[in-house]
Amino acid sequence: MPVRPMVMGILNVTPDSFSDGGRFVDHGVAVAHGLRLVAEGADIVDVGGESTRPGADPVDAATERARVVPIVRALAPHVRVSVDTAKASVAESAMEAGATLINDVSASLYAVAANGGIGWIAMHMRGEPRTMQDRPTYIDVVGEVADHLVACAGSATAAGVREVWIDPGIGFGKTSRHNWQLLAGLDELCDRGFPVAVGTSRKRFLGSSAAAADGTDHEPPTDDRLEGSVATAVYAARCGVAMVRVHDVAATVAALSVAEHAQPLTTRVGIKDRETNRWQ
Ligand code: PMM
Repeated sequence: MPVRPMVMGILNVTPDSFSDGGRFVDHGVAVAHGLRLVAEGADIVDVGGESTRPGADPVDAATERARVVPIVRALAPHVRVSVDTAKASVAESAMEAGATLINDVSASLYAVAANGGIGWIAMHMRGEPRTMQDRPTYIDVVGEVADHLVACAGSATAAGVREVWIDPGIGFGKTSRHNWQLLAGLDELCDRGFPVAVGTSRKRFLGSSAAAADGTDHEPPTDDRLEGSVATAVYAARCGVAMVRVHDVAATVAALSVAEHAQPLTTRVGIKDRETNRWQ
């Protein structure tokens, strides 16, 4: 029986994230939401204190740390906690508060993970959030993203990080077309020797695709993209990814659990074994 991918629940304690910005600024509300994600089946809760939505302005380390650390400390006794940051000092403080995974959208903080003996996710981003959607171009988006991530992951492994993940960074310096190409190329990424994480949840390209699909030209708002989010999570699981990062944990866990029992949907016969990354 195949194992479903791990589900990482998203907890953004920011005033301005694209989907849940401003909802979890209050400490008690944020912790309660984190515990709810755990009750719904999240294997990891990912705590972020700086918005990475396109066009977002950066925040200083002290502000980010003050947002993130108390939440990490409160949740760490109950669930594995990752910290979503691009700053070494924030990652270090979160680690001291109990985080055991750095979700690194800058793919550069592996030394912190190595020093602390914790895990590290290298996510691919072109540029920085403020400017990343200014005409991103690639010749071969799948190959370029995969090569970059594998190089980062190799450096982390050489530095002594034992748990290294790669993530194509859906929406980070990519057009809608690039995002779909990356999803279509997930198999290829899963064949590159590192466990793959992916985050499509509620992202804009799902809204524009829904508008195109139903012909209404109406883009569903961020909190109304459940179907696309779940569909792409199940699809990613079928491609062999080992972790999906989602807002809607209960629906995703339920869908993945059903899909786990289904026959393969593609022409391949069998299931991808997560240990060997091979089709059986
Ligand atoms: N997406 C966002 C933030 N952090 N981390 C990883 N590893 N992968 C992602 O796709 C990713 C991320 C942006 O989404 P959010 O604002 O809803 O957190």
